[in-house]
Amino acid sequence: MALLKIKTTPFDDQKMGTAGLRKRTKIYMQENYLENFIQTAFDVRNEDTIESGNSIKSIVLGGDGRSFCKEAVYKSAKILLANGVEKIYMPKDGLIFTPAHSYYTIKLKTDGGFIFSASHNPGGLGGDFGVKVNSGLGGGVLNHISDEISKRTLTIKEYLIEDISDEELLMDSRVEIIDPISDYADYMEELFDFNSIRELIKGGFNAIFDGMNASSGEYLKEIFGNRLGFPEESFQNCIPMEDFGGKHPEPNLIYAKYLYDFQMTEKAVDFACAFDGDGDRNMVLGKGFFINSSDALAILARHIHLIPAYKDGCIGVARTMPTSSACDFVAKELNIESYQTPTGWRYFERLLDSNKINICGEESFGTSSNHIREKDGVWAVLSWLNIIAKTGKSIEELAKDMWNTHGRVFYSQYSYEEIEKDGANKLIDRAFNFDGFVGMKIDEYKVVSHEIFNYKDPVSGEEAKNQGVQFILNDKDGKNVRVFTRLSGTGTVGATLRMYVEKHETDVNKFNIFHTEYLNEVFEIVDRLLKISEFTGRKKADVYN
Ligand code: VG1
Ligand code: CO
Repeated sequence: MALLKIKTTPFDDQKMGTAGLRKRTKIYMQENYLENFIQTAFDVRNEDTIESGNSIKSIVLGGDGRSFCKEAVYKSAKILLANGVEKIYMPKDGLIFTPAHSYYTIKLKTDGGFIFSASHNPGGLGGDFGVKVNSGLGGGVLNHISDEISKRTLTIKEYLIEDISDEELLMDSRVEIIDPISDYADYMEELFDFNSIRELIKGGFNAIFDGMNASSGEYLKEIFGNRLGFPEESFQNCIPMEDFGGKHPEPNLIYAKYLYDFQMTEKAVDFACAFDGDGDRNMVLGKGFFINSSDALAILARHIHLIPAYKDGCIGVARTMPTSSACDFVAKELNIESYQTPTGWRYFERLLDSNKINICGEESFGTSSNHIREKDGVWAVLSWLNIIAKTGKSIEELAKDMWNTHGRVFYSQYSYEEIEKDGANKLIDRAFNFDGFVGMKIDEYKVVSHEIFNYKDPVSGEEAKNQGVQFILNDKDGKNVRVFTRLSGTGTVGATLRMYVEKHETDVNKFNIFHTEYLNEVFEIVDRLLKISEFTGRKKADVYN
């Protein structure tokens, strides 16, 4: 078998973001672009593993099925084998969703792997491609590793690859073909009470599972259809496509608006849900009812003891700083700790490993638990169904129970996508560094605090500085409005400004107001506070959730 050493030159744009390296698909398809990145990431991770007395021996590979995914899986497998990896676990078609990747890493005790996905970014040849680099713990690598990878991509000179055909690769004794759908479905059956959900269905409960034409479709049909018994008409957009059928597979009020709109009609089902490109995010909707993922996280933490695998309940919860404080109220109620981390799932990993928490989530429709080290859309939906089956309550009733107990945290995340980098940088620079915010008055709102979010991992001690900036404003009734802002680390063109605002309301008569209507005045105040229109040239955000 020929082992080739290929000379290459570095690319200067391989800096990793929130979840791996994301670029336009066509950029990734350039000669040596993927190869450089895989070789560098392997080198850095291998050296780190050697330092701890080992070396990388086994790897899980797969991705969300978007254009270039299968090619990237096969090519990377050949590079990794050439570098001495002894075992590669991969599906034949290269298709695996992110939660299953994490599951295999943990279950098979592998040394981690690569996930070929740009997650919620559109796919196809005109869309985006991405590579997430995961460690043997089952989630994204820590900052010092991704920083080192980014740095070393600037000096790479050659990579190794085995000169074998795809057919030879599949026959190679070092390659083991896996069947993620059935293995993952088995795992879900271990965690949840499937029988109680079957009973729910028998009682006439109906649902829609929307795969957004991405990687989760076949898992949805197997788990919710074949194993649980939801009828065929419950599944839509469940055939994985390379370009997601033109969809932007980001389940939220904009890109899955058609599902929201449907749930507001007479035909609405009891429960509707949609998933992102790599199946780790989920949006759930009740009949005529939307719930944001901050509230979803809080409700799951509140009722998780009803699920067999979590019968001792929530031991601790974590949310990212941009996520609303709804789960903090639940943590107080349960007498447990609520942690706040920077954006990116990897910050939850050490908290999960050390049993400080077992439930965590982000505002971007991602929730999960200690069963793996990634967010998990299918897990979240099974949790909802299990809780609905046990309590006999709808999503809306569960949400209202919580609001009636703790008040409602009105929350919105909105984004200005693909804006000019220059304006975005100026805005962020001012938001971080201008020292005249505190005391500033905008109409009847007054800024009472302005703080940069620096994080120190309570377990590893690793620090992450400048993860965003937070403002607290006092309104005319003396109520606090929390504003958080940062730049996205997953976009591929220009800059994307993320805004997060919340306000705690205890007046039950206001609970039914639609959140963006309730916060409308706040949006305007925040625009003036941060001079958003001025710096970005935009009057309105592209995405409101
Ligand atoms: C976004 C979300 C963040 C999420 C990340 C990866 O990051 O805001 O919550 O962890 O995407 O999700 P950013 O830096 O663009 O705000 V996934 O499902 O795209 O891997
Ligand atoms: Co995702």
